Amino acid sequence: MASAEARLEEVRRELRQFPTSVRELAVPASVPYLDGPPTPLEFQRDWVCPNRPCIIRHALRHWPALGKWSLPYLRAVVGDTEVSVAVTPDGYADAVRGDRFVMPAERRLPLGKVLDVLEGRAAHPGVLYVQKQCSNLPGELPQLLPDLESHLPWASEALGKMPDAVNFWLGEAAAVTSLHKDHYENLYCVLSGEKHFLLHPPSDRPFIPYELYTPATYRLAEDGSFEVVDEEAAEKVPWIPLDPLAPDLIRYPAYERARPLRCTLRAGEVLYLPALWFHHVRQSHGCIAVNFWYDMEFDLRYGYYQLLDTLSRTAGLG
Ligand SMILES: O=C(O)CCC(=O)C(=O)O
Repeated sequence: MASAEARLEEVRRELRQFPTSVRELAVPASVPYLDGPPTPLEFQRDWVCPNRPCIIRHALRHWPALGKWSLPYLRAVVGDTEVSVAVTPDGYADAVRGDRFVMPAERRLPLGKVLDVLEGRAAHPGVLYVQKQCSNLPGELPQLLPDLESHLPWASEALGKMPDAVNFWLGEAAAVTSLHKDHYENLYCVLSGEKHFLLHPPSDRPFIPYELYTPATYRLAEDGSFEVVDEEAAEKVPWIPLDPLAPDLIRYPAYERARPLRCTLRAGEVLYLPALWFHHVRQSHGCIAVNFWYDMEFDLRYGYYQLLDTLSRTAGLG
């Protein structure tokens, strides 16, 4: 009978093989484009059920926001409105820095001030990103709501629910969202500029390292310097330390076998980013976007992913 170590090694071998098998069976080589919004049936059948991303063109043509939204338009309509802004020294909010998981400093600023910085008319310490992910569009910028739909009807019908959150994103080119995943079916709409997504299917989990970090927050001092302040009595947070744009393959050699999908989302396009897909996001300077988060169904797929996650962790793969 094989020793426990030999059996564990066999589990590791299977886990390392698993992402390739799934890729061959079910992951496209690049993110496919659709020429218009799918019907609810098509969306559910061809994309949500197989947990497969796609980019949908011509789905926002009827939104006044498309064509209208620009930095001068935002200044005219909501320039005086205060919004919550994430501020970081290096553009990375919610990211591993050293041995900490560091969240951004939060500032309440009139959107016009953010626009001044984006347009180079004013300076502000650090990198600014309007990205509060708790329905900041209806919550903080309700004047913009007449410019778009409150949800994507074909998606809501397919998913049998309304979005949990409608988020507004506006930031500098230096603002980057580190690699992570969410339990949301994400419909991400670019209204102006471009977003660059790097994606991994959930099946790549054995190649993607997680470690536990003490949570902390940047504090922005009056003199413009940043300090990292630990959260009080908080539990450690599992997060991905790897930067997929410059992966440290000495430290995380398994990642060499991962095959990210990359895509650029342009104004008027909608990315369907399926639940549990890992994503890393960059943007053009002043890109304006809105996304809809629909809570995922916690079904068999979620159960399988949890099993893969537990196996990868306990087998010491990441
Ligand atoms: O646009 C971004 O910077 C990040 C988007 C994201 O992570 C999300 O929608 O879950």
